[in-house]
Amino acid sequence: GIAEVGVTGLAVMGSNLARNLARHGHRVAVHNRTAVRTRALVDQFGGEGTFLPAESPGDLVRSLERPRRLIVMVKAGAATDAVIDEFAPLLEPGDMLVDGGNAHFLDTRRREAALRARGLHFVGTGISGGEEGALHGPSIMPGGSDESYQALGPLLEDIAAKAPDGSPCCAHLGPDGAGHFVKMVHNGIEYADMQLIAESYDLLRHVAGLEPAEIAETFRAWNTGRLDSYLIEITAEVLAHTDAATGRPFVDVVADQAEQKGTGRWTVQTALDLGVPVSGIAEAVLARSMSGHLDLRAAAHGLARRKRATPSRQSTSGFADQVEQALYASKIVAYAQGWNMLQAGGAAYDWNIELGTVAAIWRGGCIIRAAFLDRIRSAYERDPDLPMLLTDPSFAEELDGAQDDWRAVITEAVGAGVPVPGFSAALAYLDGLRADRLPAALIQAQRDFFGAHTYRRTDRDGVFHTLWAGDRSQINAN
Ligand code: NBP
Repeated sequence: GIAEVGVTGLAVMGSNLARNLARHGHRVAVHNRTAVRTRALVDQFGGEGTFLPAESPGDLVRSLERPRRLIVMVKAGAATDAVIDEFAPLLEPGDMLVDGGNAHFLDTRRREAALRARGLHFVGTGISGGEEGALHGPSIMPGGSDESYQALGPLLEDIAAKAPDGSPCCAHLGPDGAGHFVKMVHNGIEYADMQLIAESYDLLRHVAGLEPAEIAETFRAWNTGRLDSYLIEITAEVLAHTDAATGRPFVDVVADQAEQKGTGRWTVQTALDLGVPVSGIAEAVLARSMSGHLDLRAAAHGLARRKRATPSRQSTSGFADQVEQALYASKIVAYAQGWNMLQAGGAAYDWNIELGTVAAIWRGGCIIRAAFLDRIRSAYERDPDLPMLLTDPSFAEELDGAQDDWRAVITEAVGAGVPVPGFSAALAYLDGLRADRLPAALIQAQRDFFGAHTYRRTDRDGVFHTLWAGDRSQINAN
């Protein structure tokens, strides 16, 4: 074998990843179930580097240097299992199968264990950045064994995006499913961030009364400050775009139903299992889900109608500044929740995920890339044992500075009947965390009343139950 690496699955992601490898001077063997795709890739882009087309799985495996490095870029799910079943018998101990698809981390754990039993390395790898990222440098999140990373790391780091300081946006995150878990949380955070940006737009449009083109300018301005990020940048582009057919703002001709492919839902399902309250991500998933319920939305149309005051434009710039504060503060909370989830998942599965490293490799290539992530990286660099991001002194100070505007914006939204589930959930989370006393005391008492679920007391140790149906005396329930 003379190829350094192979790629099987040459739809858009696989083709672009293979081209990225070839453009970096690596000899890439390429294969696809349907051979026309392989030929098309080599015909169109063969000049970009050294491609070795393979007709069959056997050809592909024979063309690879040992230990073999084979990247699988097929549709996540049954196709991945089919490809594993096809290739595993052809591979030898020490060979590596890299799954770059959007697999669920529990599937990755299952596949890794099965292939480890056969002496093969199965490396579940999150890849973010869409087609452009795959071609020009994605953020790469590999799991799998330490040994596999020694062989794969240099190759993957070579084709990964580079952060502003030049370091590669790729790092080994932990064994088995760690990479796909981190990719899942990335997508969950992406959902939350997009929801918060969308709420900001809605407020500027329907409370401040600005037009999309004006809001695009506001986002452009924000993009030069602490909110500087890919998502803010593309939001400005979208809002400035005019629909060619109608001459109307593009955002007004797009059907207002946000779809989802499932990674946000996986994040929330997993968070519930881990007991991590990722309310920002959950609200974002639920808001997309609600947008798709056209039947319910039609039925609710006109319910509890608000008589909206005509938006006043005099105070618009002041309001935009307040929305920027609310957006930034909510973003800190949503990201902090995501990092809590990384921490909890890392502990539950013994992955030892380095929390600062995750921020470092999301600085480039991926959809949530932003200057902000470097701040998260530094927070964990200053204190690797930070209990949570919110307690980092610089974030805590910013939250404190933002909170008056944040509350004012939510109050304004509630008064105007503009839904801000992301902003409100973020603020409620913070208010809950920092409360001296929570009404959880009442809930625990209710639980004791109807189910004898017992309670602990604030003034002494022990577990107690009150005889609610009897004389209401308290007994020890240890
Ligand atoms: P698709 O997800 O559309 O998958 C198409 C590829 O899967 C084709 O090469 C197809 O071969 C192959 N395939 C299928 Br379907 N069933 C197969 C089977 N039973 N055996 C062998 N090959 C099979 O491609 P994509 O959009 O390029 O995405 C690839 C992976 O990357 C997915 O897991 C996706 O979730 C992930 N991903 C995508 C993005 C993105 O922005 N699109 C970003 C990050 C990750 P054929 O040509 O013979 O039908």
